[in-house]
Amino acid sequence: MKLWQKGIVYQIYPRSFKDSNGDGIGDLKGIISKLEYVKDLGVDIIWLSPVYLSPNNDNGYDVADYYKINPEFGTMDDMDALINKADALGLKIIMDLVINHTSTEHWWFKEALKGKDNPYRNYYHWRSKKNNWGGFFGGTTWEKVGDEYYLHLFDKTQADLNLSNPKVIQEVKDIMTFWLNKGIYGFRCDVINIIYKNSLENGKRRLVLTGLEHYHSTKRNHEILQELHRDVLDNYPETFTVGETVLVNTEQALDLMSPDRDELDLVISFEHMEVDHINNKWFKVKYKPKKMMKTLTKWQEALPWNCLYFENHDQPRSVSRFGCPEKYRLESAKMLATILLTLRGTPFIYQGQEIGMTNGDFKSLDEFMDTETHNIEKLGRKLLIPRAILRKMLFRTSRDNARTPMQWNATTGFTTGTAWLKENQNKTTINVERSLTDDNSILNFYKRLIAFRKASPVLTKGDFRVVNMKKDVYIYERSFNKKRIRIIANMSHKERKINITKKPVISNYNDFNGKVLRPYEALIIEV
Ligand code: ISL
Ligand code: CA
Repeated sequence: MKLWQKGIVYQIYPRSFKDSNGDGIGDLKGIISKLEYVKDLGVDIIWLSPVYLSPNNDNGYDVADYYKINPEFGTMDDMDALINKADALGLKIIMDLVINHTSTEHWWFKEALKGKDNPYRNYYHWRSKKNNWGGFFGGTTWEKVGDEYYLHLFDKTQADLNLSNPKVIQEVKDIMTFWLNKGIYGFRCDVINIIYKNSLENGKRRLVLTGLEHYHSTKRNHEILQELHRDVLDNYPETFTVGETVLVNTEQALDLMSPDRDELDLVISFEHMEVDHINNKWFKVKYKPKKMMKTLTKWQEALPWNCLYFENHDQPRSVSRFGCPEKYRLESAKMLATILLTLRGTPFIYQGQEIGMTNGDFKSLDEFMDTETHNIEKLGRKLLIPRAILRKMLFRTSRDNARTPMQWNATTGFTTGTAWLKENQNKTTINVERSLTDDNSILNFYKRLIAFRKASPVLTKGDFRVVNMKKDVYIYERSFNKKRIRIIANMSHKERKINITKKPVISNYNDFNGKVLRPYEALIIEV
């Protein structure tokens, strides 16, 4: 087994993790000061969201220089210190590799603006006319400068790179080499299955993302990944690449991670994050655990290895989404943790998830900082969506729900100044300091689960088999070398009858009741 298969990944969103100098923005020194905490969780690999120089229109996913550190976060010396300390603690670091686009502040783009003959012009996609493509953040994908438009699938300050230009591919190789030589373990590759555009023709009209068929999972996209592997990654003894692959289905995922193709080690799929998506009944959303179970099962059965996650910096908090933060926060967060850490694959934990952080308590749309949230707001107004409905939808879905500052203690744990994004008021009760001393906390439950998983060949290596998915109760088994572990998770607040005689090795209730599964009760049983 590879390290990235045995290990647990913890995602740090630097802006919101820990501020060391009181300016309200998380930074590298802050991360360094909390590395022992991360290590103590039982984590092996840190995924660091972008720390590169950036104007922060998309919090670092708009890179202005791949070789420089965002001064708000610190210096290259701080970055070296972080890599060194992580190494001393036995923690690996993977960095975000954002190569679909750069910030329009990147000097390549500034050069490109100088004229059509500039050698950097062809680093981007230019056309004299717009096409009908729709962007990921809503609206058009073309912005005019002079008499030409450039392509941007995301915000207009994120210009898409032209990966049919071999010079751009060479730049990517150089960037990867630079960071691997610094001692990082690999990359989380941003939107990596849409980087190559076959053509810039009009697309078939779709509700969202018109034009997708011209750039999603193209053949050349696969070849580029193989080339990066052959020319860069293969020069290092052990690396790990996990691709964020939007709108990926199981066949495409299998292609991307097939061992004989050497493209990516692991893919981040989205289908289970869509189970509570808006339906056509006017933004009515109902989360049905059944859909979640079915989707998780489908991916468990289809892929040899999954990227297991319920949260990241783009998704609202899982306990607010799939649990019950008001009445059963502890139980439901622990139930989700149980599933996350017992399925087959590599578990990814997003900062704050381990203490059961909830969605932000935003009161007004002005409190949001996220560019996607604001773009959707504008689009919603244009489409004349009633204001109350739009507000409700954005409060529930905004990416800022996951980006509120990490709740280290009841007061100034994240910053001594004013945080860049509104801190959640419930930090007075939901915080790391309190969780550490409370044996019954979500944090201590995560630690127990992680330790248990790591010591269990059945959970790390074993096969997956679904047993039952009736009435919001997910029952599955993992097995290895004739040993079996059964997981029983009640994914709803309703009590369910059951008949179990064997006591669980881990459960989220302190007493054992073999006759009823209580709200969100989860059991791990060695059978
Ligand atoms: O966040 C989303 C839904 O709310 C997605 O549409 C998201 O934009 C998509 O998953 C791509 O995400 C990645 O690339 C974006 C960046 O804004 C995200 O933070 C990043 O994870 C552009 O770089
Ligand atoms: Ca700071």
